[in-house]
Amino acid sequence: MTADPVTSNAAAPGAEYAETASAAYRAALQVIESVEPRIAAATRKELADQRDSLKLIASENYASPAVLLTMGSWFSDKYAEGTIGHRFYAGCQNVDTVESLAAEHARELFGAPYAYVQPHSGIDANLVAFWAILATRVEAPELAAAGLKHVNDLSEADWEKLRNKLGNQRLLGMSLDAGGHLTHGFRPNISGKMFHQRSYGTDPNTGFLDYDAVAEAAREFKPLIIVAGYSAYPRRVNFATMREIADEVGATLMVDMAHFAGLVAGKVFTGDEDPVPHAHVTTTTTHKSLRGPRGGMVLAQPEYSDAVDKGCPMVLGGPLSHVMAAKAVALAEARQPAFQAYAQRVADNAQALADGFLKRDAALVTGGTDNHIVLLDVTSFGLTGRQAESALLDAGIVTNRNSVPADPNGAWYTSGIRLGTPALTTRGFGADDFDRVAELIVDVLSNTQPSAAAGGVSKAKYTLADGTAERVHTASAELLEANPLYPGLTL
Ligand code: DSN
Repeated sequence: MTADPVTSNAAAPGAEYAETASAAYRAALQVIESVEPRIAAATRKELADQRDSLKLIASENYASPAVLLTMGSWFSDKYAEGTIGHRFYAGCQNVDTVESLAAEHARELFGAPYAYVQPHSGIDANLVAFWAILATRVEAPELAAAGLKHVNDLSEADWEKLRNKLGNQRLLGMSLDAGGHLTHGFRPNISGKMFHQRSYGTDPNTGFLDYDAVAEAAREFKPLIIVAGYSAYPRRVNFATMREIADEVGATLMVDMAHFAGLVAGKVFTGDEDPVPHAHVTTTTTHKSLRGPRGGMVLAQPEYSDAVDKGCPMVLGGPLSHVMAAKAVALAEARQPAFQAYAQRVADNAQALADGFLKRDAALVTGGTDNHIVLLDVTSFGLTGRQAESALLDAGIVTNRNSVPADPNGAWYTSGIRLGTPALTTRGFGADDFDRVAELIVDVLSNTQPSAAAGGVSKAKYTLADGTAERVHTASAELLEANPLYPGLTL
């Protein structure tokens, strides 16, 4: 299938300045080559590998050359701890310009009263949000009751009391096997060590979020914070309902929209499905469906904005000013009408991918999708997620294994494969292409057999029928060539 020139590559910025970007990259690689040629070679190889693979990792994308080029600048050399106009270092006037512009684009794009663009990643953004909520809801009232303005004014004993109180709060988030994220209070992550955590899951029959069960858990557990948001749930969330639940129990609603920020920015999720007006604090990464540089961001309602603004020094060190500059460029791109066309196409393509599986009798968690994620239950092929992930990689299809609700194979082997459409949509893939992708995946999985193991079958080893990998590689290459990554960009 060939790409539709109007709605596909037109939505992936870069083609219009490909010649200039090619010259810039050639010059940059020549300079790098003169210092450490192996890094120049690895950089060239990374582009070649990305161009040649069918990337279906739901959290990845391809940033535009403008975004990528912005990161390679002297802003990398500047310390700028503090906030716009209030830095701990002199000479930050240009960083102030960059951070102000990135925050302004973010506020305008998402309709948020306040935006903080310093977080280096999604986990940093979530930590800033958690501590801004703790500072506002726990620390500030204690200081006010003591008639004090600053934690440094507390006695050693009162400080110890406050530290204990800060470390004794409750958080309710989505369970990992229902699609939640490790940073939402799970023990291997610092959030699990900070909070008493309880999870809400999904309806065992439908796989959909059960709002009555969430409300019941909130009433019983009485959390300080309810986190909504996911990294592997293939459905939309009603954030107005989540806010009602939070209000009923006096909790702060924090939404982590890292996965679907592009669908919010592109106005696919509006009204009750747009988290920004409903959440007290919204966090995101900037590099997934939003298609910006690798980084994080926090949006906040006014009651939390002062505390979020203290993300540095509360949680963060010196901001990555070169990345903040790239965030400004990416957010400017996302404010263009072409981004809305892109976001709609991401959702339409996920639907086409899901339909492609369903018509070939493959089982999907929740029976489909209405966002950018498709969660394939590979037990219908007699495989674990780990076997399916490896067999697909053998055939040149890059995915990741993922738990399904109440996963019989646990969090390591898993029973699912998570697929996402943002990256291939940026390349120009359309609905017919995604139907073909479903066909290729089903071809690989139908031709994969678990290996025998003592007392049954292995959860890791498998055999792929002869000729399958070659057949699928050839078919993928046709799709990839018809939808080139960075068309016109030559090194
Ligand atoms: N690594 C991201 C993902 O794949 O969803 C989230 O941390």
